[in-house]
Parts: sequence; C-alpha cells; structure tokens
Amino acid sequence: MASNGTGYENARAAFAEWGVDTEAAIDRLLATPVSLHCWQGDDVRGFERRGAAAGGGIQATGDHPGRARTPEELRADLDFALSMIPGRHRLNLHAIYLDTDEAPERDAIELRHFAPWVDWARERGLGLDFNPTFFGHPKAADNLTLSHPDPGIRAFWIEHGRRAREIAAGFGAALGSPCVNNIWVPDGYKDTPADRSAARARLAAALDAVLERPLDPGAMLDAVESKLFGIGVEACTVGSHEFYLGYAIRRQVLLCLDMGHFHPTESVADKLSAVAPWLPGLLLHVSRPMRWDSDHVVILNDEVQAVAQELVAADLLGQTRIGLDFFDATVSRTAAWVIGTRNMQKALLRALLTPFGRLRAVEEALDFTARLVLAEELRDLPWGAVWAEVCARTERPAGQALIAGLEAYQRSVAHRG
Ligand code: RNT
Ligand code: ZN
Repeated sequence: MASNGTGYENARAAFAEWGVDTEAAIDRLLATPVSLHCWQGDDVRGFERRGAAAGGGIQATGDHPGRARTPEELRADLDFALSMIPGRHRLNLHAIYLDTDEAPERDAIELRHFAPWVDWARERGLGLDFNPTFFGHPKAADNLTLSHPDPGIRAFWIEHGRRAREIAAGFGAALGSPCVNNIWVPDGYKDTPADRSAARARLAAALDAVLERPLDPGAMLDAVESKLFGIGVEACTVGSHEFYLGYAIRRQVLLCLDMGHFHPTESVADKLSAVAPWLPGLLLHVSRPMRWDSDHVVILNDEVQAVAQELVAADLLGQTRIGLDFFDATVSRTAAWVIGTRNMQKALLRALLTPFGRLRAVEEALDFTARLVLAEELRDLPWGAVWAEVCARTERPAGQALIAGLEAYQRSVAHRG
C-alpha cells in the first residue's frame, strides 16, 4: 500500500485527538460513488445525427479544443478522467448519447442502442445512470414537452420517457447495480402564463403515464428534477420545486436537487434533512451556479462543503445518489471532470472527518459559543494530508503530478479541434 508517510501519520494522530478515525473516513469515502455526467465531455451535444445544441435553457459556453466527437472519444476521455479520480464511480448517460449505426427517433430508443456503453461499464466495474433527453429536439422547440397542450407531442415524449426507464432497468440488470433514471423537462413559459395549473396538471398526468409500469427497484430507480427558472422560461417552470416535492412524495420516487436550480440565497444543504424523511431517496446534481444556473465546474466552495456536511451529519449518504451536473467548454473538458469530481470527494472527506458527536453535544447544551469555536478550529485540522493519503493509496496523482497529467492528456486531444 503506497502511503504519503509521516504527513498522514501526523494527520491521523491529530484527528484521533478529536475522536475521529481517519481510516474509517477513507474507507467510507472510497465506498461512495459519484456519478460522472457524460455531458461535460462534449458540451451536451450527444451522438444523434441531428447535431443538436442543448436548448431548453441550458447552455455550454466556450470552444476549448478537444471536444469528444464520437462515443469512442468520449469513452477514452472518461477512462482518462477516471484514472485521475480515487475510488470506483458511475457514469451518468443521457439518451442522446446512444452508440449505434441506426438513427432511432427518441420514441424508438432501445437498450441495444446503448450496448457499447454497457460493455464498457461492465469491463470497468462501473455502474450506469440514465436520463431521458427532453431537449435539443424539434418537438421541444416550444420549451414544452410532457406538459405540451398538444396530446400528440405529449404522447411522443411519454413514449421517450417510458423507453428511458426500460433502458435504465436494462442497465441495472446487466451491471447488477440499480440505475437511477432522472427526469428533467425544460417545460415552462417565457412570459406570465394564463393557466399554470393546466400545465401542471398535464405534466403530472404525463409523468404518471411515464412511470406507469412498475420496474424492479433492484434494477432501476426513478428520480424527478425540479428547477426555478431557465433562459427562455423566466416566468414559469412547470416542474418547480414545490411541484416535484409533492409529486415525488406521492409517487415515492427519488427527488433530484440540483444546486443550480434554486434562488441563489437558498441552501440546498438545508433542504436535505427537510425532504429526506418523506422520500425513498435523493439524487443530487452537484453544480456551481454563478448568478444563474450556469453549471460552472464544481470547486471546493462553501455550498458544496455544506451539502457534504449535511449528507454525513444527517446520515443521508446511504439514501443519496451523488451526481454531478456542470458543463464548461472554456477549459479542458477532462480536467473539468477530474477537478469537479475530486472536489466533491474532498468535500465528503472533510465531512467524514468531522467530529459531529462533539458538535451535537455542545449544541444540545445550547453552548453556541463552543459550537462556533469548535467549528472554526476544526477547519485547521490537516485534512489535506488525509486526501494525499487517499490519492497515494489509490495511485492517483495530486498537486504538480496531477497538473502535468491533465495537461498531457489535453495536449493529446487538442487536435480534435
Ligand atoms: C438542466 C438540468 C439537467 C441537465 C442535464 C443535462 O437545468 O440541470 O439536469 O443539466 O439533464
Ligand atoms: Zn441538473
């Protein structure tokens, strides 16, 4: 077992003084998969023949060289990214990332159109997650899909959603790990709608139709993702937080909380313990909104650390799937994956190294001074040495070696244009 030596031994002793077992924290971290989103690798374009841009109010900006143009290039980029990230993870695919010579319409996709992804995941011992794609399509041009007033358009998208669930169940059965199938629709109105409730009733009925067929929870889990607003749907998002919180509780499906989908002063961390008791599980889209749902690369900021702290403090890791959702085309796409994922892991590690027992005890005693002092002193503990140990044990680079590795790979893909 590689080790970073005395740095880690000193850190281990420092945490032990606070009653924290660094070995247990490392084990828990390495047992916690993060679902890497395929769409950071190609700016949410996918491999349909139509060559769509994302649409639906989501947007990757920038033209950094090296965008993956084929499934093979995307898998090579993911292999590289995963080789820079400690632990074993998952890949989160969108339906537009099919890998087939056929060109099935969205309402005709099948598991076989994704077979190379299943083989790739199986060979690497990775789990797969999935998402129907309700954007970047002529039938989504009005920013209305499952809630469209035209029953024909609704039926098209319902069929797409149904097929996505079957594909997810196929992934889960093939890989022996339940695949989360997350539903996000861009539906909304740019200007004040006259009848919000009709749109919401249509969305609820369409979702019911999509979810109608019971599928084995050992193979797939349903999730629904809310949003506050998007570009082009500023006045009303049909699938708002309140809508989906109620819907997910009624249907007992996972609720997806995307960190970019709330007002900037709202805390997703605070929501976790409030919604979890009523739900069978949670899905996170860890992201970094800047002024709006801009999907910047995840950094180790206060919001991400607060989410990780809550996952650990409220003992929610077991019922939460951690996914990432960012797409930045102004930087190396592979570096973005690596840095964003490692930052989520660093946040989890810091949380796992927190002596919550002591914090809780002083809080229960209403000693808020001690809580403040403790929380601030804990920031100085040498968690960086524990992270270095995680990297050493899993043979992943850190610091200058990481930078050199990321740069070398980016140079090797820059010719893609
Ligand atoms: C959009 C949602 C959604 C998408 C992905 C590509 O605002 O966050 O999760 O980012 O489905
Ligand atoms: Zn999201």
